[in-house]
Amino acid sequence: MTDLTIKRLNASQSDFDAALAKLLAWDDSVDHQVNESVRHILHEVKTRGDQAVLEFTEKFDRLSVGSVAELEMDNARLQQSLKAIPEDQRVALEQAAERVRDYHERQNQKSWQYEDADGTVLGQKVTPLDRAGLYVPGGKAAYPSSVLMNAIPAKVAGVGEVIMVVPTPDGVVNDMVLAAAAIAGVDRVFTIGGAQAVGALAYGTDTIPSVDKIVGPGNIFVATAKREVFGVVGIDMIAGPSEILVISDGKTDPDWIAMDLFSQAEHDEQAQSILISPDGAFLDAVEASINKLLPTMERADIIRTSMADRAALIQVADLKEAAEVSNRVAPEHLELSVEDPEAMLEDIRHAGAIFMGRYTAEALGDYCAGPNHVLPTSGTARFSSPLGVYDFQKRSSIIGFSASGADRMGRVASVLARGEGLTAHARSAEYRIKGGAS
Ligand code: HSO
Ligand code: ZN
Repeated sequence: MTDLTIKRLNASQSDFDAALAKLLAWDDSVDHQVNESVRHILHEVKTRGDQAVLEFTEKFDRLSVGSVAELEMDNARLQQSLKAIPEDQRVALEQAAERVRDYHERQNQKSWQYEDADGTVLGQKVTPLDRAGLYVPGGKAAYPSSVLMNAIPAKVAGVGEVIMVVPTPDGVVNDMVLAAAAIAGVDRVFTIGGAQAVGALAYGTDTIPSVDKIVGPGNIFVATAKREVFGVVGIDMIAGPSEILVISDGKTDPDWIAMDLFSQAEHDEQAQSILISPDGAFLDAVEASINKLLPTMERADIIRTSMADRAALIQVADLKEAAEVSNRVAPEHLELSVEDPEAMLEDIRHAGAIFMGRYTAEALGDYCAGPNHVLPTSGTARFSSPLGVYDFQKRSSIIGFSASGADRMGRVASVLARGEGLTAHARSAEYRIKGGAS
């Protein structure tokens, strides 16, 4: 195998802005055919319900059953999965779940109210969603850890019912995924997938209840279907390929850094891994480690393609400049592999998750640190946040005027309403003003 040469950029080069923009661009175009076929599937599920779900499941997953009820996994089957997986896997899932739960419990929002001097009460009431749908991909892309990361915040938020869908092509069930569902407290599981599962969750069928929000990753059909049903239900983010950006002071073992870059590159061919350092010799050392370690990797092909296309080693003048470049990338995962990560934190403005110091491998965050691994990708960390309890709760405003409050603010409302030419609004407020109104 020929050595892999990783793209080199230098923040001082005159065309750095353009080179960085080119590095970050990726092909997210959805072809027309996918759109058409997803629309067709959604329409069929919406109008023909269970029957359409059965037909598409037979067509795409080669699974033929008499009714959608047969596609539901009962609780006994979920419990059985806990015994079907190796003991160490079950224990690790439980340990991870406990830490994820503990972290997310701290995100729980509280309702609040306050009272004006005149007795007017204002506040915010927090309510969990009644039902959430969790999409879990089938086959190779099925990550039990993602079941924990999506289902636990929903349960912590107090969601009434969490309904999971997971395709089982040819009837092949992933016991570790089911075990994760059992541990996370998922309420119901249907073995369906694709756009038809998204449609069933969004519109409901006789057997599958409609949900209020659909979360979880999926292939292009699932992502397109989620975009399409948005508005009928809520959705989480539409995730792009996984990304890691490491800032190093050049003093961490280059093998560690190479493996951290691999850890995201192995997710898929479009994943992105970037290393930024002021130390040029260190960039060379990491490149050497990459080439030394690559042949030892099970997913070497994926890593090679991903790194050849989308990886980069970026040299900067100092760590300050490293932080500036990182903010422009707004990476999903940012490792601060430096002596004093706390000191750098102040300069970091945009990142999904920040991993502090040489010992904090991003992989731990993927599984068991506690924070969520569903994070904003493709620069969306500029304006969005990790998945959390907040995504499964909503807020209602509380407004309660006392008689004197209605008098005082009624006058203000009346003036504004008349200014807008809305007489009913004005009179509705004026009726409650002391002395009344016409
Ligand atoms: N790094 C992925 C999550 C994951 N990693 C699941 C391993 N399993 C999300 O960015
Ligand atoms: Zn990962």
